[in-house]
Amino acid sequence: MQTKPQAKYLKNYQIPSHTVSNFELDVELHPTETKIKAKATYQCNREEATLRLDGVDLQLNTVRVNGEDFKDYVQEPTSLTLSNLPEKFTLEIENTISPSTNTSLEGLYLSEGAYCTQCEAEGFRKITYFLDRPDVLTDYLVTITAEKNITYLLSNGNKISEGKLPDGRHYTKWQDPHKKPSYLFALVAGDFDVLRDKFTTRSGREVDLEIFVDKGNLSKAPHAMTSLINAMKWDEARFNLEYDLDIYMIVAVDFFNMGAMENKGLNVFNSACVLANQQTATDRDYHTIESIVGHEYFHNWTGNRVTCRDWFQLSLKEGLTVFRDQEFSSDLGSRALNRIDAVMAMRTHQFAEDSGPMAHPIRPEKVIEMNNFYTVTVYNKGAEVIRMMHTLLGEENFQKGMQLYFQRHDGQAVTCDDFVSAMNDASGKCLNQFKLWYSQFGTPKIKVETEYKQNEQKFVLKLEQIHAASDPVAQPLHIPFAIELLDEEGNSLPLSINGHSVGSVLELTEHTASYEFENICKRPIPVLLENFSAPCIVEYDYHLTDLLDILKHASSDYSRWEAAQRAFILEIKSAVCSLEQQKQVNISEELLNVLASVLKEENTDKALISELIRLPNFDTVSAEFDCIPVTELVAIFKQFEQQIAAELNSELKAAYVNSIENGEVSAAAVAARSLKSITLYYLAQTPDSDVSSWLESNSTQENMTLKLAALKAAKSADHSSAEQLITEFDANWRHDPLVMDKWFALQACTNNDGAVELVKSLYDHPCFDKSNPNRVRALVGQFTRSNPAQFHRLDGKGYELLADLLIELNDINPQNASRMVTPFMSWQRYDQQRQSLIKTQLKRIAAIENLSDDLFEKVDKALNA
Ligand code: B3K
Ligand code: ZN
Repeated sequence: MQTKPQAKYLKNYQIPSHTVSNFELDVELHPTETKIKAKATYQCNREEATLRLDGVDLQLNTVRVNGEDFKDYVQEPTSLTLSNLPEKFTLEIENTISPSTNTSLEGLYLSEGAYCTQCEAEGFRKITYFLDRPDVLTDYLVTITAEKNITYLLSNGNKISEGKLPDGRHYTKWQDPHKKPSYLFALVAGDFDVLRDKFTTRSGREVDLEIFVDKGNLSKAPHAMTSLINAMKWDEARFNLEYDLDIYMIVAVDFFNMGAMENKGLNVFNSACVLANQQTATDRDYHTIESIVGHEYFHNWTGNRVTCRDWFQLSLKEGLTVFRDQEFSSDLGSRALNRIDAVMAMRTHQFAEDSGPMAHPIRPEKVIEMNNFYTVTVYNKGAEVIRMMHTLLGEENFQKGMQLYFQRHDGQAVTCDDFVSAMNDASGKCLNQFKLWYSQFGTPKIKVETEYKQNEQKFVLKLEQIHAASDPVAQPLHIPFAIELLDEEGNSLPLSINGHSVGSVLELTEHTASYEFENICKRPIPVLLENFSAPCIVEYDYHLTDLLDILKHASSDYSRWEAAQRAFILEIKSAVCSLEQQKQVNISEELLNVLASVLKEENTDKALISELIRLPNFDTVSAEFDCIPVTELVAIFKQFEQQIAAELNSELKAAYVNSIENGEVSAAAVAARSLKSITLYYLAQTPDSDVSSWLESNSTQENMTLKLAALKAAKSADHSSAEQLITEFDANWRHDPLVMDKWFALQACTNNDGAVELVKSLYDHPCFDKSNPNRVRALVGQFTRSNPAQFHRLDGKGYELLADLLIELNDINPQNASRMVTPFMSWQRYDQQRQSLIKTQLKRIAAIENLSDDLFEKVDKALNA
């Protein structure tokens, strides 16, 4: 019998038993026998003569205390406990590890011949025995030794010496002047090409910037470098924060579990989040790279200089840093489009998580495997919580709060409460009730009722906040609820209550509240939860005509998009009813007419037009149903796309033709490509000779955004050219695995009954590799997320495909397995037949031997939901 993994609880936090100083780490690199020597001074903090160090998969060689061999220890699978120790002592430990067999991509591992590390959250314990927790900060002196063909030997901080050894090997020595927790340690060793630049900080510090990429990829690194320089400038200008070392290094590796890692002075990145040129990367990739490079850079202050006391506080650094990277992208690009992106991420992924068995507050209270909590809740909802504080305080007070936070806590490991206190104290705004956002899970619903009193010229708005039924102790939250009242032309009406003018942000703090706006001479159109001012679901019985008025006239781009999405959702919901009654399914003429005029708007950002005419995605629509009508939704999406293509044919064609782009990366060119892509996608649904030639000409474009748009359009419409285009793409790009990921993702969206077999057969494609998370996500991740018709097949073959893979990944890479299990987590949202099919697969997974903690935690929660 396997023992059930134990959970850790926030409420049991205790300060570390020891303080660690003068940490010296010597690493002698070898693929299967890397030798690690760790030496440090330990000083006891509590009345204890024992020291329990974390360590996993380590071969222990020697233990010495104060220079003498030491035997008074107990070694267990995940720890080493030393007893009868003096109050202060030097501990030396030698152990051996095998990077080449480490496929978990945590600790020290080999990625295509390059050594690299990933220590967050608890990977350092796979390198050596240590107090592997974020509140043990120490100074690092690291020596790396390797064969001389491994050119670069890198670690955090400054290189203080390097040289050759008599046996032909070479070494480097690195000292990090900033104390740090073990999760920020990094080591990279390999043979790379390097892109170099410099940045002079506001106070005159000259910083060397270096981006290390696989040999031959140098021409794909400039965009990441530009993004880094922009991030450094922006953090000085907007947050008054300057870089604090003389060198900043980024290394791109091919095998990586997530996007990137903010190790002090030495970021390790998934190569997909660094490498780009116009031939290989889409405009979306460019945007992602900019935001991730920014995100990791911003962590230098929000995460590294001030870090987390314990992992339950993860949102302290992640929510805040996502907020900062969103602001960076918004200040550099379009604020409205970035907001749309962020809200889409919330509605597509976070709402689903919040309503399923993995629901947790942004500061979780109970965790089995910490890696399972790098979630959209901690990150994206966490960022929304920071954004709400920003809304309540305003930019000036928010920045005062940030300054106070750094004044109080620079160099410390702190809690989310410390952050909120700094905001509270700097602004004078009481955030006591607001803090509940950190401990309460679930997506609040806000039920809205309105009444227009013609005689009194008043408009009454009633709000009620409703919390998850599964949370019996839920309390009312402090919710900034932004509104606008529009007249029929879209003019914003002044708001006043009891003779006083009021701002647009209502602060809802009770279960219910009622507001009477005066001097409203005609029934206004309410814009509710403007700009998604809180991560909530609004329940309001909107009429299509109101939504269309907002879409036509509102001055806020975000409100227009929101209205378009709501209008589509109304139409889709009514189509589901029509289908059930076996009636014809149609988008109403009124909506189509407004979309037609949107397509003709000359002074509107083309990127915004693209979003206004885009149907909401499958997950956003699914969130509207207690039981997701998969088959009906798939049919309705297809029907709507075809109807838009047919009825807006001339407008779509005109928009396509007028979207002139010049192959540049400028905002205007990106917007034009975006509109070209979506119009071509619709047009391909009812092709004619014009469209066929456009598909053809785009598919031969050098520009990857346009090329891929053509392939997607052709494939989704089953156009006669699709198969040939796909075969050519494969033949042309086999040398570039990141480009092949786009091809795998396209194949995964095959919408016919051969899809499951096709995905399986692609496991044997020469570019596919199950131990590479990018490949797995591109093929199988895309299949489960973006091919609902085939993943949710009623013969259960789609589910079986995923379970088979998870069982294999459990041994190869538990973190990746656990990420990929997500589509099964919402099994209760489907019909009985699908529920039972998914449950069968979950039980199969639960029964395997050596089930990792990562998968156990999720599968167990899913089955016991
Ligand atoms: N802090 C890392 C994520 C680490 C994930 C560990 N499983 C990247 C980031 O959020 O910036
Ligand atoms: Zn982060």
